[in-house]
Amino acid sequence: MAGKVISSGIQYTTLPESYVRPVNERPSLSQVSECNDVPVIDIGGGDRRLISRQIGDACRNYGFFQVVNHGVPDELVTKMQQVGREFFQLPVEEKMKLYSEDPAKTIRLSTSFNVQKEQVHNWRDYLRLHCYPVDQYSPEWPSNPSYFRDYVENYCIAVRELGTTVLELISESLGLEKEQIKTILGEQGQHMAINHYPVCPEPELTYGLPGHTDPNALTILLQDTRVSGLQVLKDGKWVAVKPHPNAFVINIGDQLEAVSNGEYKSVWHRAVVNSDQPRMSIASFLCPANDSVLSAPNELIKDGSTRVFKNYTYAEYYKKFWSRNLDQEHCLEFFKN
Ligand SMILES: O=C(O)CCC(=O)C(=O)O
Repeated sequence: MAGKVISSGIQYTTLPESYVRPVNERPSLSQVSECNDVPVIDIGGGDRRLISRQIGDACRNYGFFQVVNHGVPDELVTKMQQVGREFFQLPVEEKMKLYSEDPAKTIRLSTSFNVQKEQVHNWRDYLRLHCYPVDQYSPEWPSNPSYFRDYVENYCIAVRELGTTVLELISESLGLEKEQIKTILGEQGQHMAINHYPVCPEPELTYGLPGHTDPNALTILLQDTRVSGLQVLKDGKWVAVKPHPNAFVINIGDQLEAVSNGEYKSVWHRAVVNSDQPRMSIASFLCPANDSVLSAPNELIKDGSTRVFKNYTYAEYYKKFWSRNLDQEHCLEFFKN
């Protein structure tokens, strides 16, 4: 059982066969350049119209951006990173008490992406938690380290506020009312993935996570400031996103692409691994209510344009997403008109 995760204490000197990608699917790390102009947007005050314009430009041209002055206190971020690292340093027997391959579970330690569906595995272990309402879910979170629940609760509450602010700014950037997108998304769920990428013996042959878009509405990603690994697809090329101190990376997910009638694209991104140091990233996902209907508002169906996507519920989308492997056709394709 312990051999299911890669953070089991085993020191690998070669990459196990089941992680090796075919030659034409490898990350070609030497060909990836650093993206020096990732938008960094100060959302901590100032001219709101200017901020929402900057966000709109970033959503149209990149599908992702970084925010600073975001209102999540440094202390909460530091504690979240500390407790995430400490969790993955626990003895493997302790961690394995939480192991599951069932995506429907509201708390689980797992590995790779979707082990039951995929053919080649990814060099990642992750702890996935449902986080909203926090009082409902935190009693099932790990109690080791002892302060896990306390630190993670406070972080989740602060990150949710940040996500709400960003969604309001995105709504305004599309020329909609501040609340309009939030209303379509309904009472949003919140999930978290604490991603742990152990040192990898042959990083050229595999991924931490292969290229994918996120199935939810908005992702708020806390990068490891010490180790890079996030890459995004920009103008058809993979570029590396250098971690920016005190920033969160915001990714547009599939549901914002649908609700914006395709005006904002959900961003393709991937995580690569390295042979020097382990890496951790912490992704918070804002997910539409299960029964919300992801339909673009009439204001966005401009003269002559048509509805790009069918009306569907988030529950339908999420089921489809997890029934597949990340390498297959983009899940939004199944919901196009
Ligand atoms: O580790 C990263 O930087 C990316 C993580 C990610 O894409 C995810 O958790 O969906």
